[in-house]
Amino acid sequence: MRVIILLSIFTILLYSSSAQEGYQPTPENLQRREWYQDARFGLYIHWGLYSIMAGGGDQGVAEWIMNNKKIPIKQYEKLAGFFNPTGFDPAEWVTMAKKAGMKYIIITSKHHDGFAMYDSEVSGYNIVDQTPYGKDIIKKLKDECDKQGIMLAFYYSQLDWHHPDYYPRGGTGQKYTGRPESGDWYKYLDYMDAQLTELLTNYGDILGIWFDGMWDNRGADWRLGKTYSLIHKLQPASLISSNHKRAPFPGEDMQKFERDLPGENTMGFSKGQPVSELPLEVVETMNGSWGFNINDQDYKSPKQLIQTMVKAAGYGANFVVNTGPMPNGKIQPENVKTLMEMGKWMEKYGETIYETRKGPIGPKKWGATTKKGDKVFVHILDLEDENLLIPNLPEKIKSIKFFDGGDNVNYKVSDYGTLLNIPKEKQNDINTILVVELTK
Ligand code: FHN
Repeated sequence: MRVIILLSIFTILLYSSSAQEGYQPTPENLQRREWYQDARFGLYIHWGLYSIMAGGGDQGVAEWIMNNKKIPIKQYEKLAGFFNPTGFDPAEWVTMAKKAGMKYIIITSKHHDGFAMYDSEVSGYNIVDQTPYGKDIIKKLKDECDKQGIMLAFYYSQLDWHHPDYYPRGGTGQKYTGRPESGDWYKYLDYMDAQLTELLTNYGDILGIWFDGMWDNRGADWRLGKTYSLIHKLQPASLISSNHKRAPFPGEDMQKFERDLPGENTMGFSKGQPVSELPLEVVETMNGSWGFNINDQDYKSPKQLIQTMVKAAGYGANFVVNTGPMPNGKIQPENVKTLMEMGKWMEKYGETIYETRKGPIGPKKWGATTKKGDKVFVHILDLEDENLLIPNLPEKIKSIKFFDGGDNVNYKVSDYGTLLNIPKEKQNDINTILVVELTK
């Protein structure tokens, strides 16, 4: 037990000592953090060669198919020859995201399979050089994002099942890949930095780099200090996040939570992950898969997703919903439908989410609170009867009104809390929102 604790401490020290020590975010970066928190709602896109395999019939596999089905590099590479998403229309994607009420998009520039979805000069293993499609979809998407005024961030997998120098290997991408059991780890990191340089110099202003995959090789020297300084030098405003599932390391500008609210661990990904003071983000799938999976019909309802978003906002976290485009470049109709429902909700109630920060009462079983200026929004997601006792607010209440219709809410402040009366006919199936005005 002691040895395990010591090893974990050593690993954390190893990581953090090689991160960007003494990092002081620039004014542009701090401004971007505010913009990012105001945005509150984004779209994740997991798209790559794996979409052709459509999950191979297994639940939850999708972008992991190469590893889970032990497909050697030589065979997997053949997928590139079939990748021809003639139905890809960036305008359609961006319009969809905007209609959903989303303010930014994150797309996989390279996932664990190592395939660059953009025109990479430092690797021939990319969409332009290897596929019949032959075009840089990241460039097309970025141009459209700029046109429609939505920000774009790049997901970048540090883990690589294709690059020969990703050695020593971590927990995945083992012998089945057919790579020689040797390699130069630092050469791999140089390659990664070179790809990041491409991404941060060839595509204009980028919201940030969303890293993922360090967890594969926890003992390795990831040379984070060098990589993070490079990114902050190339684009000081760009935000860095990493899905390493630990407390943020120096140089990171935000913290990510995968398929769980901050501080929770129902999925088993966030064990012991502390919640930091940095901007937070919760990322969630619409079914159980990130990449396109034809056999995963376990869709979350718009209500479920909206309620999770509301709770996330109650923690002061952004909410990002994922879609895995199909191999033809279209978004699954089921996903479009859900996003449009979310968009309708955001159009009506977005004021209680966008530009808010976490409210004075942390999320509870019944719901959450958000705050903007002198207003506190009480979001009631789960109420069995007609009365709800909430902890007293830190300031004096001027008025409490129903967001829908604007009628006054009957309430009583006592030593035990504030009792709210919410008649059944005033309750909303997804979220009954109350607007509390506080006296200055
Ligand atoms: O392995 C990846 C997975 O494919 C997906 O990209 C998610 C997104 O947060 N992150 C990793 C698992 O933690």
